[in-house]
Amino acid sequence: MTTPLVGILMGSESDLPVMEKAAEVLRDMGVAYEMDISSAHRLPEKTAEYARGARDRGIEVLIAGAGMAAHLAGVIAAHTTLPVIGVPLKSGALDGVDALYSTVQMPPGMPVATVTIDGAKNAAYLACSILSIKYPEITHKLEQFRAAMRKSLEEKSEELRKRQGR
Ligand code: RP5
Repeated sequence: MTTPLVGILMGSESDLPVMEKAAEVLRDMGVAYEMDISSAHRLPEKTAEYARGARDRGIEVLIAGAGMAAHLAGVIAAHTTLPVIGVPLKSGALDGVDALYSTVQMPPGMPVATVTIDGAKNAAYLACSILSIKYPEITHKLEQFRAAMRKSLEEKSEELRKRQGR
């Protein structure tokens, strides 16, 4: 896949270390993505234009990460009917609780699927689940990932039980 299916936006360059984790998951899953900085407050026009044009450019799911008074995901949702996943980011005096509330409390009819604070990885897995409805290769990758996770946990469980002589 080369045309980006997922658009990852973040409010500031300071969000990149966390949001890069979403990109990493998408790379592992073989899902093409694009990533940019666009703030609901500092770059409102750019944010609106990006969201309005996303569907026509082939984007199918949007991920938006922002901290503090986090309005990025909600503003994106206001300008597109594509699914929007919000990642509240830990930052400032309230440690991300402010961003969680800002992102999750959308009015009826304007949903943002909100993951946990700094939950960039889960945002990417959820994007993959949404895309898997249409792309069997992404379903296959998700199944492989879940199987590997199960195997690793079973091995750790066995090791722990062995150490106890069980
Ligand atoms: C938000 O404010 C950004 O998403 C970031 O999480 C936070 C702080 O931004 P910077 O001051 O580091 O640019 O808009």
